[in-house]
Amino acid sequence: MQQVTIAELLADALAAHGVARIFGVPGGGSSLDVMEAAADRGIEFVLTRTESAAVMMAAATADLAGTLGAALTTKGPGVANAANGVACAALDRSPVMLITDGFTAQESGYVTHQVFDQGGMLAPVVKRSSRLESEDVAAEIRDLIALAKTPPFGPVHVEIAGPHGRKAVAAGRSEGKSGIAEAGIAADTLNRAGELIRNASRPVIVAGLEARGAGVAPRLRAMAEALRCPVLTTYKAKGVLDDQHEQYVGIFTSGNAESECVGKADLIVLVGLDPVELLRIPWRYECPVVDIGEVRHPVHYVEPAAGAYGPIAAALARLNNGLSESDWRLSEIAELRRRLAARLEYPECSGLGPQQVVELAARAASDVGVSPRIAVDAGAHMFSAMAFWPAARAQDVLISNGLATMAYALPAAIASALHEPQRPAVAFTGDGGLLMCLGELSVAVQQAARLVVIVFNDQSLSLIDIKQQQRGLPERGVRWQPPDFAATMEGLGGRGFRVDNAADYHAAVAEALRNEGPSLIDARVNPEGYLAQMESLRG
Ligand SMILES: Cc1ncc(C[n+]2csc(CCOP(=O)(O)OP(=O)(O)O)c2C)c(N)n1
Repeated sequence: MQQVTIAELLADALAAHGVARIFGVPGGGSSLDVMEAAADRGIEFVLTRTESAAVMMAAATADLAGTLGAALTTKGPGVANAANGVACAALDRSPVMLITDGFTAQESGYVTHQVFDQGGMLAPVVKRSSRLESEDVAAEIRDLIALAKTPPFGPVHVEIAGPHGRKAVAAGRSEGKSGIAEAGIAADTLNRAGELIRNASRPVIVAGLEARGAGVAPRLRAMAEALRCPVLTTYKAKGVLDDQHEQYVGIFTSGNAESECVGKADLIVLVGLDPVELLRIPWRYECPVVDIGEVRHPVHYVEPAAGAYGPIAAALARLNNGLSESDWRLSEIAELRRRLAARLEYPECSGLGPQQVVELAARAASDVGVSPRIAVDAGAHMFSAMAFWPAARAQDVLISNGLATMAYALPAAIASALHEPQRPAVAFTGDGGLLMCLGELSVAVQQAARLVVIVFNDQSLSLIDIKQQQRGLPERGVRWQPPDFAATMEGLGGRGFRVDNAADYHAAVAEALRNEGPSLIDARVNPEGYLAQMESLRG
C-alpha cells in the first residue's frame, strides 16, 4: 500500500473537497507540514492577522463556494484566538475545518508552556475534535469532513501534534463514502405539508439560511409565484428571492416590524429557517406552521403542524405540484412591503445618516456599473444595511447572525474578494467592529483585494449606547475619541477617504468602487436616530 504523510493525506482531502485556500496564522510545528502539502496540491495559504478572522474568512468562503472552508493555527494562543471564529462557524452554520498544532503525549508529560486541553476548549463549538491518531486516518478525515457538511453545517477541529503530521500512513481514499447516512423525507409528512399549503388561503413564506443551498432559490420562487403570496427572508437568506420581486416584503426576525404582514397569514411556511436566526423573544403567531428544512432543530420557537426534513430543493419540487393562487392580492403585498420599509426608515437627521450611507453606496455601485457583494457587521448600522441594500441573489449579503459577532464584516468581505476577484466586496462596519479587526486591512492590501470598507464612524458602540439610553443610564464606557481610519488605511498601503456629507460620500464610494485594490471610507454618521429605528424594528 502506498504511504503518505498525515499532512499530505489531509491536504489531499482538502483538495478533493474543492478547498482553494487555507486561512490562518501558522505555528512552527505541523502547520508548516500542512502548508507545504497544501501548496503542492495548489492550495493557497492566506496569512491573516488574527486566527479569529482566519476562521471567519474560511466560513465565508465555505458559504460562497459551497465547499469546505479551511483554517490553520498554531497551538495554545492560536487555538484560543480562533475560538470566536469557530463559534461563528458553529452558530452561522458554516462547514469549516480548523487545523491546529498540538502536543504529543510525550510532550504533555513534561511541558506546561502554552498547554491546555484544546479539544476540550473548543468542544462546545465544534461538531468533533480529533488528533488523527486512529488506525485509519484517511477514513477519519473523510468522516470529519462529512460531519462538517452534514446539516446543520458546522466546524470540526483537527489537532496535529509536533511531528505527527510527518508520520507515514497508508494512502487510503479520504474522499470515499462516509458512514454518515443521508436523510430522506418521510412521504407522509410531505403529504401533510402539501395539504396544508394547498388549503391555505393566506400563506406566507419565510425563508431562512438553509434556503441558500443549491437549487432551492428557483423552487422557492416557483412556490411563491404559484401561491402568489408574500415572502420574507431572514438576514442570512436575504436575496434568496430578489428584493425587487413584487412578492418580497422584507426581513423576518420574529420582531415587531414584519408582524403586520405575517399576522395576516393563516399558514406560515418556513423554508430552511434555522431558529438560531431569530430574536430572543417568544413566537407571536398562532396560525399553523409548515416547517421545511434540512433537519429538525431540537430547540425551536414553534411546534409545526407538519415538518418535512431532508433535502429542501427536493421537498419543494414535490410540494410545488398542484398549487394554485391564494387570496392575497399583489397590491396588498406591495402595501405591506411599503409599510414595513417605512417602519425601518432612519429618522430625519443632520449630517450623514446611516440609511443614506447604504442607499448612496447602492446608487454609486449602480452609477459605476458594478454589483458588489456586501458583508455586514454587528451593531446599530446593521439595521440600515440589511433594510436598504438591494440584494438579488442568495449570498449577495454575508452576515454573522447566529453568533452576531462584531469584527466579521471585514474578514468576510476579504474572503468574498478572494473568492470572486472581479466582483467588488463592500464591508459595512461600525467603528467598534473595525477596531477589533483593524489588522485585517493589511491582509486586504497584501492580497490586493477589490474591497471597499465603509465605516459608520459614530465614535461609539451605538447598539449598546442606545440600550444604555433606553434604560435611562448615564453614558459610560461606550464612546471614544474618533481615530483617523482613512489615515490608518493609507498607512497600511490602501486608499483612504474621510467624508462627512452626502455629496463627498457618494463621490468617494464611486471612486473606491472603480479602484481595483482596497479602499476605506471613513463616514462620519449621525447616530441620533438609532434608538427610534431599533424600537420600531424590534418592538
Ligand atoms: C465580539 C463581540 N463583542 C461584543 C458584542 C456586543 N455588541 C453588539 S453590537 C455592539 C456595538 C457595535 O459597535 P460598532 O461596531 O461601533 O457599531 P454600531 O453599533 O456603532 O453601529 C456590541 C458591543 C458582539 N456582538 N460581538
